[in-house]
Amino acid sequence: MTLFPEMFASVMDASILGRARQKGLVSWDCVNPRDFSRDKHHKVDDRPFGGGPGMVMMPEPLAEAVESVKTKQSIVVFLSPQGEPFSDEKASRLAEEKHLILVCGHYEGVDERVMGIFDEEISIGDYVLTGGELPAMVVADAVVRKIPGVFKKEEAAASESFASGALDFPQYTRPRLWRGREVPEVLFSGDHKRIAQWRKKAAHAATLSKRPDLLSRA
Ligand code: 4FV
Repeated sequence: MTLFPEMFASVMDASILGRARQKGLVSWDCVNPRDFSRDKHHKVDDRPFGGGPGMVMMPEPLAEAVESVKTKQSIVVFLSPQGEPFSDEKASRLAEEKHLILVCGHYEGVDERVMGIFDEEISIGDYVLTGGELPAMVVADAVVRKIPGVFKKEEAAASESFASGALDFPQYTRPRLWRGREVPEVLFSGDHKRIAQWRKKAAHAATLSKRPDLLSRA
C-alpha cells in the first residue's frame, strides 16, 4: 500500500524479483490510498491535531485501501522506525505467509487509530526515511529470496549467510592477478574439501572482525 506505486515498477521487476514473478512464484500489486480518499482533492494527509510540523496520513483512505485487498490469509505489515528490527529470521517467517500487505507510511507518520489494522510493525533500521517505500522493497527482496524455487538448491544454500550465524567467506574472480594482488592459491587447488575448510575459516575470521555479535548469538 503506497502513495507512490511508480517507485516499485523498476525495482520489483528487476533481477531475482522479476524472475520469481515470471516463474509465477510470487505476484505483487500496489494499492494507493489516494484512490480511497472521499475528499474532492483526493486528500490523504492533514495537519496534526495539537499542532507541530509536517502532516499525518489520514486513517480512512489508508484503512480502506488495506481492507480493499485484505483476505483471511493476509498479514498486514506496517513499515516504521518504531517497528521490530527486520532480520533474516523474520524474512524466513514472512516467506511462509500466503499474502503480505506492506503498508508504506509517509509524512510524519499515520494516524495512531489505524495501528489496529496492522498485524506487524517492522523497522529496517534506526534512521528516518521519507517514506516506507524503500523499507517495503527491502522486505520484499529479502522475503522473495526465501521462497522455494526462486533459487536453485546450491544457490539457495549459498545465500543463507545470516541464517548460519556467520558472514559470507571472501569471493574472488578473474583476473587472477589484479594490481599486483593475488587470489588465495587454495582456490585453484581443485581440492573442494580444502576449499570448503579455507572458506569456513575465512568466514569466521570475517565475522570475528566485522560482526563478533553474530558469533555470540550463534
Ligand atoms: C522506516 C524505517 C522509516 C518514517 C516517517 C516514513 C519513515 C515516514 N520504515 N524502517 N526506518 N519510515 O524511516 O521502516 O512516514
